Amino acid sequence: MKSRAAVALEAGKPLELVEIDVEGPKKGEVLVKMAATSVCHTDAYTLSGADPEGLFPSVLGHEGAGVVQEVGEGVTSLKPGDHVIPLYTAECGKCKFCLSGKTNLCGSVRATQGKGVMPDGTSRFSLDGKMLHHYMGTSTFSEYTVLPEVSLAVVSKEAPMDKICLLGCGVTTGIGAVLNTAKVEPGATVAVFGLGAIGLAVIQGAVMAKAGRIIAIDVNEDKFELAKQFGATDFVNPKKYSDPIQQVIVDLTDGGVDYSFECIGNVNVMRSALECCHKGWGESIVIGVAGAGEEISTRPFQLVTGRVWKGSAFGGVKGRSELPGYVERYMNGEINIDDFITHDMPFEKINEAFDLLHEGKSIRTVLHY
Ligand code: NAD
Ligand code: AHE
Ligand code: ZN
Repeated sequence: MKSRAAVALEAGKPLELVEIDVEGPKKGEVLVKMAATSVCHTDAYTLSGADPEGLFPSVLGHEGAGVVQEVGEGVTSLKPGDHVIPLYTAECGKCKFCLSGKTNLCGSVRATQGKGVMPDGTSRFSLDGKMLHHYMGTSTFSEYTVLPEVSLAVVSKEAPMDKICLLGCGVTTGIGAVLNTAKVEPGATVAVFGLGAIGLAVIQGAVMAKAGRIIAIDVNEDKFELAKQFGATDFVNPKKYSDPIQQVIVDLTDGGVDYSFECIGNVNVMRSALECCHKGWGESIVIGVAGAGEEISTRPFQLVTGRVWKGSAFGGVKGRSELPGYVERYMNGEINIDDFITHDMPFEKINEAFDLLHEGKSIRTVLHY
């Protein structure tokens, strides 16, 4: 079938709005008609060419919601008409990872996902007869997309898809990093580096966890207003200080924070986020994604003296079993999604959504198909 799509033909170039060919679902696969998608910084990162797993030409996009159109042979857990959120972190429930009880990472489709193909090693997308790669197992920048069954969470039909699409990455990642990865406790002091959708969702999670003090840090002070609305208590622009930002935070907090979150993808800030943690117990969670070849460093003494460095993927959330609950919590007012959506546009304006993100003018732009 034909499908409207925004194709990443090469790194560093705007997406091309074209009509691509989409093959129907094969064994264990599902065809989904996307209703809405948004743009996460990770899409921009991959399009920039900085992603070691980035492949071109490809159909990017991983934050979306849609409706199942057709299921392939052997698919039993979904049916046409089901409302779904694509998952870049699958959940098969059977692999070593899923059975470990220790992680939300799933091994079932991750290897082929990283190679831009379906689990059978082939692509369902082409343009003028030339194969296009899938992306993160989701490719939400095509109106019709094909995913493995294990990469879809079935959610309530009552929920507005142009809102819950944000649960496909940004909102879930930030909240989950606080509640699942860090397990922030009531009264804790938290520092959040980077106030895009991920950082704001961390602030929302910290409020849910009843953190005592939430320090919001960004070089773009325009982000402070929304951070305050989400519940941040202190606001710091590192550019305004001559001391390293970790020293500024340590001085502000009588020795350092209990938890810090890096929500930028900057390895220097990752170091600062670790080193602003309190001696003996402070934990720093890396959420930001750094470019190919980048590495983190610190003095091992920082760890010897009790600081902990951790990472978080999709907030430690198991998508198929837990995302329906996140949707319910949005529907009953426990999770705020609406305030992340600073812009709404037709899908065809997707390159404007990338521009707004790069310019620091948007949190999330929702694109409607
Ligand atoms: P965003 O671009 O909307 O937000 C980043 C924020 O960081 C901006 O407000 C920017 O002004 C701020 N910033 C940039 N440099 C800074 C600095 N030196 N000091 C302080 N603030 C600075 O991005 P986003 O969509 O919120 O994504 C944030 C990061 O999280 C990206 O790296 C993205 O790839 C990553 N991410 C990771 C996961 C995961 O599961 N681990 C999920 C989603 C996104
Ligand atoms: N491909 C990159 C890493 C990208 C990455 O870290 N992705 C995050 C999700 S970002 C969503 O916006 C993640 O969860 N990773 C876990 C996984 O299995 O991909 C690289 O460096 O190779
Ligand atoms: Zn994302």
